[in-house]
Amino acid sequence: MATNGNNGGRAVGPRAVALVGPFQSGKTTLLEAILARTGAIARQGSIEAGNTVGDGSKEARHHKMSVELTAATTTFMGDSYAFIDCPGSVEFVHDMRAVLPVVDAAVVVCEMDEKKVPQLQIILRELEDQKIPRILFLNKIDKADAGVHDVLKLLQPASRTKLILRQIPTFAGDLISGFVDLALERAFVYKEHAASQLIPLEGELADREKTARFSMLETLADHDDQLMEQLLEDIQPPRDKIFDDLTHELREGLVCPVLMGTATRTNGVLRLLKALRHESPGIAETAQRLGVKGNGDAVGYVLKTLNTSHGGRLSIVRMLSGQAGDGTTFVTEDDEAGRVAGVFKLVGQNTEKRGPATAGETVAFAKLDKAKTGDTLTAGKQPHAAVAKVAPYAPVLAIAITAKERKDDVKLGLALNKLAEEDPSITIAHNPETHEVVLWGQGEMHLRVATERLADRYGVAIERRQPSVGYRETIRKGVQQRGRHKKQSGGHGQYGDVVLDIKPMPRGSGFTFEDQITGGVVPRNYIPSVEEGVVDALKHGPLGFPVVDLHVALVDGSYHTVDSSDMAFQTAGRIGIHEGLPQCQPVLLEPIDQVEIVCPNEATAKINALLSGRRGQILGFDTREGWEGWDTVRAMMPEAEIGDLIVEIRSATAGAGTFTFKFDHMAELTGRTADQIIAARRAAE
Ligand SMILES: Nc1nc2c(ncn2[C@@H]2O[C@H](COP(=O)(O)OP(=O)(O)OP(=O)(O)O)[C@@H](O)[C@H]2O)c(=O)[nH]1
Ligand SMILES: [Mg+2]
Repeated sequence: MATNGNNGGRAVGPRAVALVGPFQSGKTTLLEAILARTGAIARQGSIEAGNTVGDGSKEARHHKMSVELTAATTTFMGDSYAFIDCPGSVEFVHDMRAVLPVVDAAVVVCEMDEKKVPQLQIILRELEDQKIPRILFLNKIDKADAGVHDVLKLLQPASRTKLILRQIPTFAGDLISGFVDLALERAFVYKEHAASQLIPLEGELADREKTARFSMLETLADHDDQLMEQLLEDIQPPRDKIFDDLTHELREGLVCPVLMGTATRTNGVLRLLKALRHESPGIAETAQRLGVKGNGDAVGYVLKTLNTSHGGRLSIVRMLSGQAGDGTTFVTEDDEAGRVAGVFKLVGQNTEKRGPATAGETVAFAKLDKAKTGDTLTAGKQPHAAVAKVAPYAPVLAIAITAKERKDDVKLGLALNKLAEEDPSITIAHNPETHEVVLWGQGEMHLRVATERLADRYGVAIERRQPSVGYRETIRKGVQQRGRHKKQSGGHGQYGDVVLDIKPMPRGSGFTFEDQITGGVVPRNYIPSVEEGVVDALKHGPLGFPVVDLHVALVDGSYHTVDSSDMAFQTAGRIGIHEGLPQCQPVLLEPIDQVEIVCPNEATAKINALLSGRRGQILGFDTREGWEGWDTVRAMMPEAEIGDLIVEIRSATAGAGTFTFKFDHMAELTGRTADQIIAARRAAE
């Protein structure tokens, strides 16, 4: 049996547990309930009152949703626990994904809501893939009705491992009044903000209990032949055996137990805590899963980096082995991380100075100036291999930003770097052509919160715009054009004269220049200058965009022994292009990307319509490999139409769908859309 040793089967040492689950399912409220139940806080706050430990930042309070993780430690029955409350919104999912590898278990908070099942499925897959033991907590059962009896039917499709119902609800009229614990075979009625009260298990309830218990045991017996035999022979298995199986099968990821409750009333919280206490693995198992070599060195993992408003850096770290405290110098896999100056216990934004941290504990270290979210830290010189590398999802939405005031430009650059260090799912790109700073993120709210932080925390007010689309232009026919530059204004004159043969080239060939001068009509040494002038003129074609896919040959020209110069020939080359291109039937080119959308299949028709409505060309759709109930749709889409595509995809899929894209080719664009783009460009100049 995989129960670890000598603590009555319980794991040893401080635990770390992630609270995860679909958007708005009640994770932050559950954290609050846990902290109140375990005495870490005096009174349970609420999201509505804006006084919860979680979501303590201005941005989270303002939006009434989690926009980053909250870590809080507490003690339950003598053991220390760190709970990491993760945002449910897919836009902030990196905060969850980067944490999961190093927690002992996850509590997946969910609801009886069909619409949220795909999101639940996404989260469970992440946990399944990372082999994190998980318990479902069916929250908000104060709002549930008799449909709750079908909870497994509703939720099972979201999980690849068998769900195992650990409790069944009891009713008073239409409302849920309590529950029966199927392992203990005891019935309880809920009390608001107090421990549930034991009641006799009898009558119709006892019958329901028997049936539900049997199906729980059957599921357990899938992985336990002895239990299977006992069930077949109608032998009552000993309670200890059942608990051992529950523990073992949870830790091995063979089953996913389902508990229930109402976070706002602290109902079901004690049962959840007890399940974690007895059944979840601890730091020894987690360190083993991560391949941490316990050779005495302190090893930790950075769950999150925070740059506080007064400039200091806090790294939330779970210690995986050894001990670290004030003065400990850490290295990461490829750099120094810094020297710890302050160890803090965290209860949300509330920090309290404390002593060194040991294996299993989750604390905040101050002043690890180079540590980033996701780093593995080692005390000493020999870095431990990275225990986890969680690559953020590619960004899906961008805005172009500028500091409102010119003088804040440098400050903006620094602040953006800090934002990206805290949250690797943000990326910053500089567009050298348009001089735009483009902020890429995971969705509208993600970018909005990023800009709010720039203002609130770093004091940089910004302006935001749609980023420019990388339009180009090309030509449809060729021309031969003379470019002549002649000036005789006193003193030294200027003279350059060239004849350019301009020809369209196939799509994607870019630009080529050819020297066809014979007989030295343009001296050798001026030819590179002609090319420079041509290249410069091509940056801005007759429609206002860079010109591509053409060949320019220098075929003829003349020079003046005194007045010719590099400058003069550059200018001549430029003039040749400026005068030649308008005669070549210039045409706009727009970038076309290949996009791949994944969505629950009930939304596939909507997605197809959405793509067609945005000038998309659907290439085909298929079932999503390995994802039951999902489709993959592939299409070619103009980059201009991709802009806020993610917003529409999410709204068509209750937040579950997403997409990836990559540049494919440039395509000619004519007609009204092209005219509008060209007119807008002229107006902007
Ligand atoms: N009726 C009822 N409402 C609840 C319960 N738990 C949470 N809520 C409400 O659900 C809403 C969302 O609660 P949160 O705790 O912020 O949910 P969350 O999962 O942390 O949300 P995100 O982090 O933004 O995904 C709030 O209005 C809560 O008051 C519950 O057990 N019953
Ligand atoms: Mg929350």
